[in-house]
Amino acid sequence: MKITPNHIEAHNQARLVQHVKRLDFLTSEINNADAILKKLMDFQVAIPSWALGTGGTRFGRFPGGGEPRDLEEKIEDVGLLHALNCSSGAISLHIPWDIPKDGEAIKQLAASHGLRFDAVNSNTFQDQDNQALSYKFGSLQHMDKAVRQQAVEHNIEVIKQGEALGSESITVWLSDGSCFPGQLNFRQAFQNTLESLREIYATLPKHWKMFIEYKAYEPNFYSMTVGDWGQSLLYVQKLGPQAFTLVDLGHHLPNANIEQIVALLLMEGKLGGFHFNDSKYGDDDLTVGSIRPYQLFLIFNELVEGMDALGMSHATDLGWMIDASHNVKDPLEDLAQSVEAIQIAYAQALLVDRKALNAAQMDNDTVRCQEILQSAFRTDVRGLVAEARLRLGGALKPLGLFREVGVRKELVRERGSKTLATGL
Ligand code: PSV
Ligand code: MN
Repeated sequence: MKITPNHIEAHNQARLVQHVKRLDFLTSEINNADAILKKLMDFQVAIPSWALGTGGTRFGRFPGGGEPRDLEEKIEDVGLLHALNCSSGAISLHIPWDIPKDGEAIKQLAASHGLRFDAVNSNTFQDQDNQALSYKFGSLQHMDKAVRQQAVEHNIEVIKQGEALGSESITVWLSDGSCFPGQLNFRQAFQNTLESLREIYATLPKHWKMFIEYKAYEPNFYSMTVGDWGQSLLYVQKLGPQAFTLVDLGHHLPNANIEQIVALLLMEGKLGGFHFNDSKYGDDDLTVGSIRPYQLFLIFNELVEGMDALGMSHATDLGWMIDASHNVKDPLEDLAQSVEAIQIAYAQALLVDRKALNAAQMDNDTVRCQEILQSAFRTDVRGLVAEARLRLGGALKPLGLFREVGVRKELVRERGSKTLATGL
């Protein structure tokens, strides 16, 4: 299945008049539209290979049909999405859910869709069929040096696989921790984990980054060995300049002030990137922006302010990745919504009148501070996001075109209705 320039052209033509009207109004209201457009056009979000199949819960999984059966088809799916929105030009792989048999061929296939490889993810939270030792009681933290060694070697192998694909970062997420008080000596677990991470870090290519992702709970419910941003920061500070903290929005305890965490990690030069998603209760992995769009905006507000203060490139200096998937939506539609939600929050953050906000902060004018932030948040920037897509050759309404062309129907016809993508 391919989205052709003809599909895009016909779709856009039918919507152009309405789009131009909307855009004209918007650009008359704001004064930095061109600069925002340019930034939006440069901004790409990586798609997780494990979100292209219908997600499940531990109670069941309801595949919708036409799911990618192998890595090639996953790349094809991200290619479809990217053809529609021109903003998801990267894919993040999870090994061994994805095993590139021929790195060069996979790299070429991705390039043919305009895709590059973002962070590769290791997996020591599941046992694989051919694995000698079990991760039931942890991996990099394990009491048994041999288990730690096995997990270290897996991570080193993932880095090698990533290098062959042109990836430049590895994300390490550990499910290590304990389920019951007394099960674990916390200091010992930390030291073991640090020693293991050091062995992995030592093999990083010079231009690579290592992201350490934290999570408050699940699958361990009493303690997690990388349980919050403080613990992640301890590891990355001890590891060295190539190590950074990765923030997955769903990995916090309820009501955590994620935007403040982001601001401080950035200030310390230790923010590596994101796994975007949304949640109501825990690590729900819901579509980005579907539950708390204001929080997402506030995070981008800190990002724009903090990155500008440090002279960082919005487009390339952090890892922008999605980590969302669930069981009721078409995965590609879900991802299209997530990418757009991220772009909207980013565009709104670019609208914030920084000078006025700074002055209001200096005056302790709390009311004005709120007005400034909320006037940016309440601006309907969808016309700008659509214009950025249009200029890049994408569809004015990616979801609309996805349905008009019948992408899923075609994928089911090509692949069958009972296919199952690898992942959780
Ligand atoms: C863990 O919940 C996580 O957020 C990590 O990023 C894993 O790699 C991914 O989800 C697995 O689905
Ligand atoms: Mn994650």
